[in-house]
Amino acid sequence: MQEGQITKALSGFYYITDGTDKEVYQTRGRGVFRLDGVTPLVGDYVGFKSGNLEEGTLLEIKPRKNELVRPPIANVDTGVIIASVIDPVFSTQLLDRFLVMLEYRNIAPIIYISKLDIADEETAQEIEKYKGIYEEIGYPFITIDVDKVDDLKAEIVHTFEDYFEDKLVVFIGQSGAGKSTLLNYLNPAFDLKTGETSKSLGRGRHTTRHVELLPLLGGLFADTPGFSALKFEDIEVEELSSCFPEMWARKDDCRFRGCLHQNEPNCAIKKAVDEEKIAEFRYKNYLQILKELQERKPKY
Ligand SMILES: Nc1nc2c(ncn2[C@@H]2O[C@H](COP(=O)(O)OP(=O)(O)OP(=O)(O)O)[C@@H](O)[C@H]2O)c(=O)[nH]1
Ligand SMILES: [Mg+2]
Ligand SMILES: [Zn+2]
Repeated sequence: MQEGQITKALSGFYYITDGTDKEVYQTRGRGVFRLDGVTPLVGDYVGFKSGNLEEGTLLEIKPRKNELVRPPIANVDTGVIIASVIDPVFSTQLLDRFLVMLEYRNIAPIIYISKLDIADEETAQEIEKYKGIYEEIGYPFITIDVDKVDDLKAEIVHTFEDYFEDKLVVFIGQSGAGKSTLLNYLNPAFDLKTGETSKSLGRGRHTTRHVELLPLLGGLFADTPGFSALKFEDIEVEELSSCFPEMWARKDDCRFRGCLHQNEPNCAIKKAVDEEKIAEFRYKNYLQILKELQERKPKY
């Protein structure tokens, strides 16, 4: 049996990229998948057999590390969060929500700040302050001022290549944050339209489009328009603090097991906030999301 990864799904065919020779094999799913209710997804690591490049059979799907629904992709390794300083304005609330979404799905986050070139000095300093805080938590926090580097493309490629090698990468961020702009720097061959909001293109365009992974800096890139919808339906209240690494690291010091770090006495997280070991804004953002989860209507 050969092994590879599904990099495209279209009209009942699964296109599998072989890890060793990088050939693309056109395959069809084995009938048994339909009986099992298993739908192969782009990103799946699979076993297959093929006599030639056009007629292969997909035989088995390896266990998934994670799975996104819209668009349907499996095994996402890395999520680049693109956040602009202004237009739209930078917000830690929004950034932390994106971080929770990625952490919950076991996707490694990278934060990239755009539009520093049009930020005033005060705003730029504020971003520097956040950079220190997020880096201490363990998140890469990339700030490239496009006005201050000579060879912008080289600088951006150099910064990202170590993160992308052999990884399946998605981009997320608000409309207008600069996702397409960053991608164009990373690979101008994609030739994406910038400055045009996805909304103006109409939703239907995205839903009918097929899912395909594209090679990018030694890894694979998935264009994921639907991923920005910020819903936390599947996260349990007790799971939320696992999405805040600096809280998770201290949870064993709380008096109660399963402490939500909300109103409980002898809470190590509240103490760490008081001692400024955990940033207060992060804790507040945590409480805000927690409240939303607690107030959400039960599912029947
Ligand atoms: N000055 C400046 N402008 C930028 C930067 N990054 C993006 N822009 C501009 O911001 C606008 C929006 O950028 P896009 O890359 O289209 O944003 P997007 O995230 O792809 O937006 P959607 O496709 O709507 O989700 C465009 O006019 C870009 O030229 C930057 O670093 N500096
Ligand atoms: Mg775009
Ligand atoms: Zn606690």
